[in-house]
Amino acid sequence: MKTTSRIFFGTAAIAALALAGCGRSQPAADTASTAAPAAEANSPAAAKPATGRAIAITANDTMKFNITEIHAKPGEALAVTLTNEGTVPKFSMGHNWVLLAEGTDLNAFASEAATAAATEYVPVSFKDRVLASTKLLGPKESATALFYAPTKPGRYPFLCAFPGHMQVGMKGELIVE
Ligand SMILES: [Cu+2]
Repeated sequence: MKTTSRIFFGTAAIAALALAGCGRSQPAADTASTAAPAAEANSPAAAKPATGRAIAITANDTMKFNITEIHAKPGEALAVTLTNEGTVPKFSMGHNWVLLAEGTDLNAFASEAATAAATEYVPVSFKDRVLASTKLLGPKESATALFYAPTKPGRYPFLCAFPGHMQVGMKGELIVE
């Protein structure tokens, strides 16, 4: 399938700032004189990096991610690639990878997600809480989410939004430290 991954980012207004602020060697001083505040940790990153540290995650018909913890530096560019290694058709066993803002109510998200088939189970009502996501994958498909880790240290939940999957453990955390 050629469908482009839908990444539910917010406005692009602060894209340039996010790009400017991602390097670890960046001086502490604020170098962007024109600027609005950089993206807060709980706001979706405004820009996607062109590339990032590759992190491979697999999912399969047992409804588990092979990785449940990802560690990252604040603002680090990441390229999370989810591969669905299962064989069960997408309509009954699709998987995606959705990173959410710190403190998001996962049960509330899952409850909304269950009726959000039209948006690949990523509910529009939680759009502002989605920091990065892949499209929904059928068997043997893979997709990559390119994003900057939040700049604020913390634990950011990720999950598969397909109905029922988070509840049986298809979730983990991005730990920014
Ligand atoms: Cu799943």
